[in-house]
Amino acid sequence: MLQENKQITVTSPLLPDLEEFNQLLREIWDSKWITNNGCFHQKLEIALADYLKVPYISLFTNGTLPLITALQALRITGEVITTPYSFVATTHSLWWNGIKPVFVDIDPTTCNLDPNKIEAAITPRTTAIMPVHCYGRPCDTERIQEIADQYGLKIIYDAAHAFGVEVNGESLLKAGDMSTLSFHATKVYNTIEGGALVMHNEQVKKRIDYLKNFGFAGETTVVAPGINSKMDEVRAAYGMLNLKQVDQAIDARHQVANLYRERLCSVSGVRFFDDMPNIRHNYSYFPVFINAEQYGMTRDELYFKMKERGILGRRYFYPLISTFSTYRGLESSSLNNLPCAVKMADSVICLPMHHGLTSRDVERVLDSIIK
Ligand code: T4K
Repeated sequence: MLQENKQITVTSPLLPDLEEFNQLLREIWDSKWITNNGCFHQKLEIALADYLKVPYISLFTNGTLPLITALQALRITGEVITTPYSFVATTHSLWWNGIKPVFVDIDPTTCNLDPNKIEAAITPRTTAIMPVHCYGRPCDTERIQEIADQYGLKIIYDAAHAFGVEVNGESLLKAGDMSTLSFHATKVYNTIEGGALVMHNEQVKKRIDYLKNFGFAGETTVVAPGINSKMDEVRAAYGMLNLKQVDQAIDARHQVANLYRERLCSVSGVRFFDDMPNIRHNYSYFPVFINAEQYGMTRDELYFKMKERGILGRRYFYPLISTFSTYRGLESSSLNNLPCAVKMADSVICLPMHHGLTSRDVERVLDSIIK
């Protein structure tokens, strides 16, 4: 395909060097130990805890099961306050635990749960808050913690987008009671499919490790109705290799973000986020928000125009989770309750953002918006 006709996708996976991966596969083949807390699984947990600057981490087979498992581990029941502006997995994890999601509106400057609106949604059945660090941009963790402390609620952060994000040099993943990560192919750091739970102490890690292995605490003892969400050795080995190059990938993403910002700042009707002070961002997504009146075209018109030119941005997160059939009957799903989320979902396009974009690719993306 001609370079100029090549499709530019919203993301592209960071892949380890194939030769190096083959060497690790050879080791796995020789050992004949391919899953169940193998050598690479153990190594990757240590390496990730170190890289992410967190005390304890437990690997999972994707980013959805840690959400479901964290809710089980903390025995969350009743109602949980959450955001409608996320990937469906966030809310589905509540549903799979028989918990009623209560949607609260977002703050338009961050796209994250608006802390000022949380208290009004708390009822005697509320047991926890499940915020999302959307696009890897940190929630107001201090304010959310204050509210949780005052009302005796737990906090589970869906940090699927927040790999490596730091606030004042500290891992964002330390906030709340637990944080979950996704290592899906489309994420900044991937293990093909994969994920993790980050916790603060050894006892909790032990319990999570039981829960992700059917509840087994030893050969013949089952302490809980656990599930199987263990990461296998092949993906753990792949993850070890990708960890070596993730910083370089984040730097490359940063450069793409800078190029986008340089040109888009003069385009009327296109809003984007700047970096936040004292944050190490991971540039996992580059959302832009289209004001149709000022820009002269609706978000969808632009989205399809870009598509015709081979620029495959994505409307993450449209439609809102609260509009899906399972959730639309909930009282909190009323559009009047979620004006900012509705506005953001109706105006967003995530531009292509990954480590492999060339300056020519970026130019083509920008031309499709500007020209
Ligand atoms: N919480 C949040 C906040 C999340 O965003 C997610 C997942 C989760 C929880 C759950 O984590 P996981 O259980 O998934 O680990 C994608 C991902 O499947 C999903 O992981 C992600 N969020 C969500 C935001 O996006 P799709 O349906 O948009 O992906 P897809 O297949 O259309 O891929 C998008 C583009 O990426 C393609 O056009 C090209 C590129 N791509 C994709 C894949 C899979 C590749 O180049 N190679 C690939 O192998 O959902």
